[in-house]
Amino acid sequence: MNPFDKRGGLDRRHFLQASVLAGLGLATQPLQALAASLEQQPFANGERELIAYPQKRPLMRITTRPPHLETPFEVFNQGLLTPNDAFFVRYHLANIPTRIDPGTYRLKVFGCVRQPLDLSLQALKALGDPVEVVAVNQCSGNSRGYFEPRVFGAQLGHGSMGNARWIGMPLRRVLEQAGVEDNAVQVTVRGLDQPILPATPTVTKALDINHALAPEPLIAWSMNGEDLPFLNGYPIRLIVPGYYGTYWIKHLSEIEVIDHDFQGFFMSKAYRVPDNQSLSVAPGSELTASRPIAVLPVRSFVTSVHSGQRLPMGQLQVLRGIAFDGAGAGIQSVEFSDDNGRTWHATRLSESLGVYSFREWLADWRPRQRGIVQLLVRARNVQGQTQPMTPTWNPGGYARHSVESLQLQII
Ligand SMILES: Nc1nc2c(c(=O)[nH]1)N[C@H]1C(S)=C(S)[C@@H](COP(=O)(O)O)O[C@H]1N2
Ligand SMILES: [Mo]
Repeated sequence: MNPFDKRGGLDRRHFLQASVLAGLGLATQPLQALAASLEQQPFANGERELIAYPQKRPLMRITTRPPHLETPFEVFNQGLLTPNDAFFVRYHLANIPTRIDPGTYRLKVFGCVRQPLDLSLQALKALGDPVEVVAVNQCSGNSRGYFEPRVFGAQLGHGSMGNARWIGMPLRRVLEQAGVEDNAVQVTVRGLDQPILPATPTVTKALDINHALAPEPLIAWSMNGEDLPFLNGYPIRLIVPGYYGTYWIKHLSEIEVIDHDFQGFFMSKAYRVPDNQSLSVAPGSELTASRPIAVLPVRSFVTSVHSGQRLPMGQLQVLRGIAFDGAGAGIQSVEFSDDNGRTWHATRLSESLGVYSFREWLADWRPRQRGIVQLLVRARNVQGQTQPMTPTWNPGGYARHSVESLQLQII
């Protein structure tokens, strides 16, 4: 079954079969095969059905309309680049495009510019030399399900992140082509998806003009050597290395240069974090001073073993995992602890794929006593930033980055 037409759009009939019908529990014969099984997240109400959408292997369904899918965690142990068909999917608005013709696609650039642009994909690609970067796309709400006390919003595990090799045109090259005027303050971006109700705000995000003119943000058309999967923003999306996924606008269609700070919902109301270094407030308290979420703090995970796993005493294990951050200088070191943080042991870092990429770490470990062992992992970046031991918390359920622990049973 090929659910895609030759021009890269989703075939609506197959799209409906794979998503909406499955979501309503009206599975027909082929769909029973798609809804492969269930995954259990280690927090309340954590059962997730695995559902295959077009171009995607079975992923954990958070919502159906719009599609919101998480990557099963074991994928992060299978390689440093997250395969396109396993990459998570997040949308806010249910009216998403289901068919896109790359031949007539246009990217509009307007506002405080000398020359507004109406670029075809071909014209975009011809503006200059494409740039390649490996970068982590992490949702602000990744790991929200672990928040205690619980908070509103999708109860996500650790699977709303992914690492890919992106190729695209620097946003600044496009802005230079348009000629940014002196009064420019911010650049807003939005894509083709639309709200169902007119009163619902569109997903519009803003970057400060200096950031928009920095080398990092790219208008990407290639992900791990292929066209972007439809649900990850085909045919072009913004990628903002080091920044949370909320800025990585999919199906990018409009870039507006503005002479003021943008006040739209997704900047001034949603996606705001405590205005402090830890992005955290006392659990259960309210946000007072806040700012838009931005750079990824340091995070690290063990990927080679999972909570609840049994391991034999005395047998050598090669522990493996990932670490990353968005500060732009890279990961310096990763340590693990098998005694709840009293002592820490160094790990070996594998070759770097770039400062915005997942970094692999490896360590030899021999469990020395029977019973329950808490395995902790902690990373430090080149700027000396590390991960707090106590869980970070804020009312939006954003930016969890404290040390994660795994419970193993040594037998
Ligand atoms: N057009 C559009 N782009 C969007 C969004 C959206 O709702 N619409 N959501 C953003 C959010 S919150 C995240 S986390 C990332 C997720 O990227 P992915 O779906 O490719 O994994 O897309 C971002 N880009
Ligand atoms: Mo997100």
